[in-house]
Amino acid sequence: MTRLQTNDICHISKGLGIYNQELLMKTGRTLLGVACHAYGREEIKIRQQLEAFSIHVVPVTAGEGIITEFSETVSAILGFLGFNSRVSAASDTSGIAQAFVSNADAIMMSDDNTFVGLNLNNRSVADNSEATGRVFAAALDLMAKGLKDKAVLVQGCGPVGESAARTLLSFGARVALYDIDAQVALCLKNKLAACPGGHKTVVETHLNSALASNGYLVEATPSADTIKDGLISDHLLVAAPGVPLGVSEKGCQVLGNRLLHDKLELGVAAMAICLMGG
Ligand code: 2YC
Repeated sequence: MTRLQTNDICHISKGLGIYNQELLMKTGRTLLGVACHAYGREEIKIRQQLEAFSIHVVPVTAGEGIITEFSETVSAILGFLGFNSRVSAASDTSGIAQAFVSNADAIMMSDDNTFVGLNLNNRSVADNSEATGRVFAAALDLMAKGLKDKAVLVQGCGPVGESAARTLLSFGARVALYDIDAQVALCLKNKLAACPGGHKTVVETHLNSALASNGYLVEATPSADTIKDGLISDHLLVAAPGVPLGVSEKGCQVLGNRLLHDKLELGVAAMAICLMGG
């Protein structure tokens, strides 16, 4: 899992309005709408509930410590969506205790390995990797105007890729898996066999031919330049939760509105909708 840096995220808060419009153009839905689509929730009902839902973002000093702007950015994304969010005044244990004492509905916090949302009423847990894979697959479904029976390649079979693959299957897509370690892809194929439609999942061993035979791609690797410019066809749609982005500058220009990528927004929005349960 790639550790974000301040310069990855310091522009997000003031760019939320523009990003929301970009999402609307690419998917037909807003940041809230895409997150609702990922969890099959009615946006109107969510809008009525979220103002009363208080979320405390608690900075965590463990391990490599605080990422400047991380908690503030998470809270800004939640506030933009309409949640009653704040960064707790204290970090770590004190911040968690403050959330309980002030009767917050949820906490969001991250150490070096795990970024979670915790619902303090029903004890549900929203994991960032699971939510991110799910919401980017849902965004691709919207971009493609439905992925049923369409061939989708998942590049990177870690926790984000696995969640994306499960979500793609739930949309009726035909899923192909690729990982730089073929054993990892094979292991995920075996896990997915238990899902509806999972038995048709295939493992691709050559990325070039895989990209040629799948018109849709979820790029979920922690590496840059994983999609060579020459492999970008004129109809390929790419949802890229992987950080850093696997597409080059030139590739981004070629793809234009056919590429969806962000470093926190969709994952945080999805975690919040997941926490609201129901
Ligand atoms: O500021 C803080 O509270 C830090 N403890 C936050 C550390 C976040 C580490 N994780 C990441 O940079 C990202 C996650 C947002 C998702 C994957 N990597």
